Amino acid sequence: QHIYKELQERKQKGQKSFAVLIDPDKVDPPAIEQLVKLSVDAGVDYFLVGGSLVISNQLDEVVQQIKAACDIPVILFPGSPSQISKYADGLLYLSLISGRNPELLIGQHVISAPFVKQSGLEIISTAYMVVDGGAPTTVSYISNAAPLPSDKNEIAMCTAMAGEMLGMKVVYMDAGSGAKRPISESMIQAVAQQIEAPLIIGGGITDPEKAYRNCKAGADVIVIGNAIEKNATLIKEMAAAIHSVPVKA
Ligand code: 1GP
Repeated sequence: QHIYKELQERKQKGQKSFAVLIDPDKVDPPAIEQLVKLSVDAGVDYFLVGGSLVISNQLDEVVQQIKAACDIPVILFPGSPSQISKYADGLLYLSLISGRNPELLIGQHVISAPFVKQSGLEIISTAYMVVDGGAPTTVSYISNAAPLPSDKNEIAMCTAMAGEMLGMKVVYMDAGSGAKRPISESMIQAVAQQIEAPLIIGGGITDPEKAYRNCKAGADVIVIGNAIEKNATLIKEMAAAIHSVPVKA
């Protein structure tokens, strides 16, 4: 039960974090072994495990394999309440506050509450905001909720503020996996200036310079999935860029 505390401490120090997103549908044991090795060598801070669609039934196995191989915390990033594994360390407990689909705001939470509580995982209440990534992404389609317009910084800012005031512990702005257009630095900055909560940014980030600029704009955690699926050796460059952001004096 220490992930949130660490996120807060890192934010206070201005230390940026790198989270590698693993979609359990897209990996096999040798691929996980390679990802873990590259991540340990590069100093990756977190693994997020999940996806909008988890078709295979291997979540437990994937999480167990990662946990057996390293000490990097594993945080679930579930696309649905069934994507829970007690072998992980924590769970981003997402409420899709950019959308107006009551099921993803509260409905599914009610149904899965006893199961989630019983898991014993660290539950990290997350203000989840899907931002338009230029073309429909899986998350924007599956969620059946309009994403936040990518050029409406004020809406993003007000949404994040509302989430924080409702008691959500972290804010996650996501352009969706494989987004054509990642979230703009100006939107990240507008949101970061208004909230105290750690700010997680992901979706469509493919180059280390963009990751670096996002951190400078106020992101605390950068999540990368797709680009690493295509080229796992990018982990090293991404980690170096994110960790090169100067910490506060
Ligand atoms: C998706 O934010 C994550 O939910 C990561 O996106 O796969 O495009 O890196 P990518």
